[in-house]
Amino acid sequence: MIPVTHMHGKSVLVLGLGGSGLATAEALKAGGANVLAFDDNEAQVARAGDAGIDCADLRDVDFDGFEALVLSPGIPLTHPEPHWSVKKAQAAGVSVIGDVELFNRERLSVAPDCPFIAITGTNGKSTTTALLSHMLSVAGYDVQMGGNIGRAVLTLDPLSNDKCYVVECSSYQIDLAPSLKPSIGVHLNISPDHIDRHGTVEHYADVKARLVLGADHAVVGVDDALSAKIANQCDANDVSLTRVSLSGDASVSACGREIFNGHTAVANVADITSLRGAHNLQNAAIAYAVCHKMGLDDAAIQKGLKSFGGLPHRLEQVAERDGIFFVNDSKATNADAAAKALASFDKIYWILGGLPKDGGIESLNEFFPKIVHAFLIGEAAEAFSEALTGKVPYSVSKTLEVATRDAVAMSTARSIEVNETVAVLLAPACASWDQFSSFEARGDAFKSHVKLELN
Ligand code: UMA
Repeated sequence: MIPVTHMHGKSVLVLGLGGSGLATAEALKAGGANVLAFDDNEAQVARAGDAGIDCADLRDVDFDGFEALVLSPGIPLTHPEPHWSVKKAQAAGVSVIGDVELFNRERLSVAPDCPFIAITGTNGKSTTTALLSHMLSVAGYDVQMGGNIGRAVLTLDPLSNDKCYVVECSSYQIDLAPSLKPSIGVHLNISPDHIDRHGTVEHYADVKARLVLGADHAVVGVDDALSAKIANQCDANDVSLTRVSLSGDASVSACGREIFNGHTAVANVADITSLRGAHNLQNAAIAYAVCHKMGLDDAAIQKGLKSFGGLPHRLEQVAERDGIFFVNDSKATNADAAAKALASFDKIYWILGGLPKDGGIESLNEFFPKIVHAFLIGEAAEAFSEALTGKVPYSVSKTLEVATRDAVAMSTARSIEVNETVAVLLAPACASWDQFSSFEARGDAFKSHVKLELN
């Protein structure tokens, strides 16, 4: 745990006692703050009480005299409208911040020289966070990885200058971190997401931009217009910057499966199964740029890339049988993410469906010629069958178990051409909650069905 000592003796409100909120309350208390916390879920309040945290319904508390309200990232700051607690804090002149802001301030006060790499972007931020952490660990750093990737940042080991903190930041967390100042800020890309929480894609981009604008050095992927604009903002604000591009001239670029520093080929991701696909090439090129800035030589960088095992549920190779890959991309909960998976193979037995999202799968039309057969599951089956009719052969499998059984049987019965990559791919383009508790549970189920069918 990282005790938050810069709040010593101050009174601090904490709202939301989930994974990050309870850790925040404990870290503040350990640092000597007077903490008053609440959660609308009684069980979370009881859990915090057991951990020795004072709790009270913040609706009944006078906010005057409190130093800050620390909000969980899931609680709206601005959209669709500010949460009642935010309005109450603003009326009382109490600042509203999040756990990443506390981490940031504590680092500046306790260990300002330790590397703090903060990573954001719409897609690929968890993979890039895990990849960078792995590469830096392989190079000998004592890496502490946390943030949006799942481990609350204040649960990491105490700050010291001999550690290196690699922190994934969602737009929600950046919004709650007004003085965010990483030593290296990383921005990958932007596509419309979380508009319910940010109003417009432009506001969403402005929030993301703050992570790199505050950094000592910025690494920015410039392959979409909004991200290119963020890079230009870095230039305009004299932020030291590495531009990274897969499609144009940039300090770090990529072509085929090779990464270039200027015009020199410096790393290669061909044959690294955990880094399949164009999106992973961007993640790898960005990771190269960061590690290069950290002073790693090209051999150390290549070693780190090569030994990366990938993240579970993100293009995770579950098995390979006679040239057919069985791939779990359960994290592909929307069409945009599924597109990246579909782009990674030549012939696909595609398992999709679940709880549908706005926009459906119309945007995936360009990949339909690659689909040998689609297997539809969950609530989306009916809507998706309409989108596929006349374009792609499909079955309504209803459950993941049936879909996997049929996809394994169909794929293994056919011969495959040399030089083509064939996959049985779970890339649902849907949330999981109609049939599973989470995308992780859905991915785990797929893995066990595949293993069972192949045995
Ligand atoms: N709550 C209230 N009142 C409200 C709303 C919520 O009391 O009006 C309480 C809930 O009862 C709950 C808590 O607030 O107990 C929820 O907190 P939270 O949703 O912020 O979740 P945490 O468990 O603290 O997890 C957060 C991140 N969650 C979100 O941003 C929604 C996790 O990212 C992150 O891994 C974790 O902190 C550690 O840093 C998850 C996520 O979905 C993975 N992120 C989004 C994404 O990746 O798209 C942004």
